[in-house]
Amino acid sequence: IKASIPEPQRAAWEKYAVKSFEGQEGFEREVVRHVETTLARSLFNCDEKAAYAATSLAFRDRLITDWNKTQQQHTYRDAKRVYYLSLEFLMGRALDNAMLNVGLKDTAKAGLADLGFRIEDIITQENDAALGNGGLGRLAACFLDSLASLDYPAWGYGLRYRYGIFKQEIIDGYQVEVPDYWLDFNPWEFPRHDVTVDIQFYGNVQKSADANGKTISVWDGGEVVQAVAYDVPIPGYATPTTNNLRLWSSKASGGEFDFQKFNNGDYESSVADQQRAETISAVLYPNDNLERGKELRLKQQYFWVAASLYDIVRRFKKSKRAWSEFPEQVAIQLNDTHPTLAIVELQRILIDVEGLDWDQAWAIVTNTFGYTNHTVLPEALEKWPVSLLQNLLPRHLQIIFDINLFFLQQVEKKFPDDRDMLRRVSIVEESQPKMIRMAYLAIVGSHKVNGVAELHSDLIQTTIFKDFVAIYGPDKFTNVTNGVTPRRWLHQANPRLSELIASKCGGNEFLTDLTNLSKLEQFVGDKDFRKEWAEIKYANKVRLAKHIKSTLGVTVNPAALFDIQVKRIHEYKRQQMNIFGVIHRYLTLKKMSPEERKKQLPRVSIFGGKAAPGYWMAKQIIHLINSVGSVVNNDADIGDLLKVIFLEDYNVSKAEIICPASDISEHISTAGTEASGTSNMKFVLNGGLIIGTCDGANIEITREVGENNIFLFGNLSEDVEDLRHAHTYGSHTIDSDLDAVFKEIEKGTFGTPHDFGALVAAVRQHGDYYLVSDDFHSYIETHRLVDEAYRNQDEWVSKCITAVARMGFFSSDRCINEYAESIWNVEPLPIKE
Ligand code: TH1
Repeated sequence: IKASIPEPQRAAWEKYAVKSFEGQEGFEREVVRHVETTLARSLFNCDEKAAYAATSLAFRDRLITDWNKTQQQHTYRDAKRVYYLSLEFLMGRALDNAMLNVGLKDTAKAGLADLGFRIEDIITQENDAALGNGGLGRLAACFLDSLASLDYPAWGYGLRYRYGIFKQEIIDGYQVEVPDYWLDFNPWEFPRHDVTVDIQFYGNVQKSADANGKTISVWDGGEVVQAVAYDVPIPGYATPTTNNLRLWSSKASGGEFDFQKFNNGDYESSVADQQRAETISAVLYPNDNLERGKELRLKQQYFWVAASLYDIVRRFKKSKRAWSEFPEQVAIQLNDTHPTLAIVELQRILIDVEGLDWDQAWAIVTNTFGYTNHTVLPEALEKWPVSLLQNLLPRHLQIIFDINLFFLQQVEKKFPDDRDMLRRVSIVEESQPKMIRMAYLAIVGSHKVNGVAELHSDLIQTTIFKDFVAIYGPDKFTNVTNGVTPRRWLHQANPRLSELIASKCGGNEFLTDLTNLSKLEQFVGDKDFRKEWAEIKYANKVRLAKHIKSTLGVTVNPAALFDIQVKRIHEYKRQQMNIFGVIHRYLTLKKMSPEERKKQLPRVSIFGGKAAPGYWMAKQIIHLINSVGSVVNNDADIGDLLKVIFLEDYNVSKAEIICPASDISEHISTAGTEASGTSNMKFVLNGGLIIGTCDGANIEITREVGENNIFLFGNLSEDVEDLRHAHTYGSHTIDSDLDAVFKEIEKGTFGTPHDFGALVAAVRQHGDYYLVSDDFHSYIETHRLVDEAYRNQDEWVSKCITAVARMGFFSSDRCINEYAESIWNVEPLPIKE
């Protein structure tokens, strides 16, 4: 690397190379320097925002040195890289993470104290980077953390949304969306104004002949938008490896505005062009598990995918290798079907631009891509109208038709005379209007397809992708169960528990090899240890109680059982069942005599989560939760026995306070609907138990922690179809306890009954698609068991410790190692000093 600097200047460059600060003194010096120079603020006018800015800049400088070194070595050593393509990266805050990863949080804490600040107040100044909806986006963020921490050469590619997921306010019990303008000060990104790609849309395809008389397709005309790269350093934990997350921002091509138009006096339209271009990366689509088929969304997808592939191909070409070596240098993982156009784009580059023949190109493409499916919900499976693609990406549509043609020919050879098979698996759905099925395209264009938990991977192979297993054989399909990073979700979110664990497990090694947690199990019988454990849980509940008091003004008792459900609001996740259960609990308490009531266990039912702005039923659920809360929380008969809380604006940084504070958390989706879930893992890792259905990763959590340390209930996924059928075609009787809940709602106890009519009707009249009534009895019964178990605190704490000790499997490090070995074929490349 050094050889790139000419000999006479080398010594000077080496002599003046930036050295990272060391120790408290060095840190303070950097903070003060940034306040005075970078921020141009007087030292006597430094508020918490400025202190946050200066602290971040000091740590940022540290990251940059390692980042440069990492990127140089990865390039120089020419290793295979992983590219993780995701439309969502739910990163949360970066400063705390950076301080912990470089091992200098204590130094910073002391330094900030010396300068007159509390580190917690500084950390909380940062806006969350909230470029995602929920689990899918947070998984991508955990993966980046693990890739860097395990020294894999890897880049993430995404969009730099000007507005991330909206901020949620609750007004009169209803959700109100407020734009999340998070970029006013973001020290963690580096604009690369020299790294740009022109992206083409619309236009026409012409056939013409090349110099050798071979027919080629030329795509021209249409409009061009420029992609500008913004880079975000991704530090690994306790390693110099610092990977890159490249986010693309859209901009009018050829500068601010079109000077030709401008000079012709068409000022308005030249500005309009600029705004149209900037619209592409303006806002994250706020739907989780739902695809609405909007043209702008398709434009986002192509814009991001085309810029990323141009970048990847440009980097590969610098190595001067033969095209056939592309899959040995490049692994691209598709996070759901959102980046599926990358398959088509790479094929287009190889045949139209680089002049490879179809088969050679297609072998390269299929050996490069892997596809992860995250959902079986029909409303979330992407399909794009052929007409939309024809207009926006005419050449890509031709290539999709050809991919489909060759694929169907292959199918026909294997299954001669099976016309229905061809119809079923065709990438082009012969509907009115015709649609392109993106999941099928992703399967055909990849060498591996994986689900995100065992049940989910089995389900995709036996239901939605069954025919493809018959066509390709079972080896193309695999499972990689999700995981979460223990750095953020244990060490950062729950520092006291992390410290206690370290003291029993022989230091911090569990943070890089989570299976070390198993050493905890030998201390389950240790009374002092259990006491310390319980004290930490209590302190975490006090921290959440304070947050509730300061944000909602409601006092909750930290000694009560904290029962938490935080995740996107969705009918399949069944927050409605939870709130119906809470109403049942309220009615039961109301019926009791005061003496009997005194014997009951106090409980705080905590909800949090955003509803997609267009998802009316989800918004009704939020309204019901808040309405029940305002009745129950003000009922003198009830007092501390039951409180119902809806936490506003659930996001990553709030999850860091919430997860450590649960006694029990709810993961109660209709069996077969939640692909994995990842908050289930975070809650157990933080010493809370869970109540859950046999769905997604809950099943593997049960396998690991043991049936005695989890509360499972409800119907199994294999029974769901029959039950739904019976609701529609048989007689459908509602559970009697649930019926009593509905009657109470209809009496007006929680406000105008009409407001909640749709929630009741979904169960009573519209076939109860999510099986709320079928599961209600066992749900209530299982909550009774939870109360009973909680009364025996000694045993409860033992269960929690045992469960944590057995959670080693759910680290995203394990998960990334599985991807590396079974899908990407890449190895770690530790950075040399
Ligand atoms: C989620 C799944 O619902 C969840 O079960 C899983 O743990 C998580 O992905 C990570 O694997 C999904 N989020 C989305 C978001 C969109 C489309 C599909 C899914 S699936 C926009």
